[in-house]
Amino acid sequence: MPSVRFKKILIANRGEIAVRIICACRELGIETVAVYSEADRYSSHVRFADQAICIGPAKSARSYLDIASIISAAEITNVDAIHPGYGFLSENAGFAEVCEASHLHFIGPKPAVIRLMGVKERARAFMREMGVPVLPGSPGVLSTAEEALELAEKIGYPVILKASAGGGGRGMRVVTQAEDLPGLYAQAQTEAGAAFASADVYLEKYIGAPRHIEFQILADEHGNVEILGERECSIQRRHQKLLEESPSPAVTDGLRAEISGVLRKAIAAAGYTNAGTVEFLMDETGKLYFIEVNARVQVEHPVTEFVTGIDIVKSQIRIAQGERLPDILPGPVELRGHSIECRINAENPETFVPSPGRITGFHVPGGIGVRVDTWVYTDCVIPPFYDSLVAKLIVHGCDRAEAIDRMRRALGMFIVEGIHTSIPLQQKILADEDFRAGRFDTNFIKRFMPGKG
Ligand code: MV4
Repeated sequence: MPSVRFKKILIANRGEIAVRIICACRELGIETVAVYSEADRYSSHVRFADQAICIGPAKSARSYLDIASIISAAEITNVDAIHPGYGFLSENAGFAEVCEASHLHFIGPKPAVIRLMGVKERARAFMREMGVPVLPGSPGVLSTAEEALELAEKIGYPVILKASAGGGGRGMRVVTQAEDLPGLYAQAQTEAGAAFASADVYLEKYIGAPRHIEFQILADEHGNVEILGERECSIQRRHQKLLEESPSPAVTDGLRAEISGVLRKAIAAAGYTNAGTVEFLMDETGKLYFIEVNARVQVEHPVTEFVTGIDIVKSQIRIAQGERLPDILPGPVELRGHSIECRINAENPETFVPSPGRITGFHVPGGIGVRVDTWVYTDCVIPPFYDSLVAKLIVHGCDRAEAIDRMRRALGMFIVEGIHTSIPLQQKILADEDFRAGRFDTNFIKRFMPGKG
């Protein structure tokens, strides 16, 4: 039995994820409140929600990131909970605290846990103590360049300096030799201090050609934890993922079981609740090393939904209502078949320059094993202020080969007119011999398009 039942939820987001959360609420019989900026007045999430409130001008800082406006909208509409989606305020511990102080359920982990995971070297130290494999590195934040030099000498070059408050690739410096270290250390500190609230920097052994693999977690408020397999996210450019799949072609059943076992204990010990992702890098020998935790639902969650049959967004809401995982899940977690997602972005497929504007023609593919999550429609206008995600095309097949064939035919039936999209690039990736053989790492796009990676 849930300890509370939400009657109404406010969605503090826009685009396809706002629509995705509305879908989950509809199926659960929960009313929805959309918030929108002046640029999103005609957006689908505004149309499909039961109520909608304008929270400010186009600029995110004055709308989707404006905590006071969002809390006001929640109070005016008398909602029980707020779903933050991904990006924007989703990993802002301060926002989660304000929600709690305003007697609103924040659909995500507790503020203290969001904060722990946001301090990257603390999350790393915690995972290491729990027996999760991490790369050799500094035990915590570096105090001096001398300390960094001594450690790097011990670990061996190359090493990487990372901002404690960073993540997603910002504030990192690769050091290949001792003489470059003092300068790069100063640069990393300056950049971290300017971009984030903290100038703290830590150090790790650098892996030059890793695969990026992440494990999906669900955890309830009663100590139950489930691991929903992994996603392969190596096909990316400048930290923007283009294509994701589950399972990873590089993860064996044995490795998955081993990592799932240690993660289950670590996540329970951390008091982590709701949905989350644990990111790993895989080295050339096939070993996985923890790098960070993403305390939110992710863009690529549908590939996990396809292979597990579990609705991750509905699970998030039910967990926040105090329900127990054994009551939410249909049975033991099993992975079936193979799923691939392509992020259809409004951008030039060769230059990656954003391509906002009016969509003059729009047709989505369907048929067996095909899912489209989108917020656009014919004659809608993609505003230039936010990310360029137009739609996600997700397919499921009985194995990887069928999923690839299905994705190629579905991409061929996806029509978006009036703007440029990433579809031609994704068709090239799916035709590539190395991709089809599962032979790739995070440098794939670079090798694929020399000079543009
Ligand atoms: C690394 C790495 C190599 N060695 N850490 C980039 C995003 C952030 N989450 C971590 N990142 C990296 N950390 C060590 N010790 C290489 C990257 C990296 C990367 C990671 C995942 C996906 C794409 C990437 C692209 C460039 C660098």
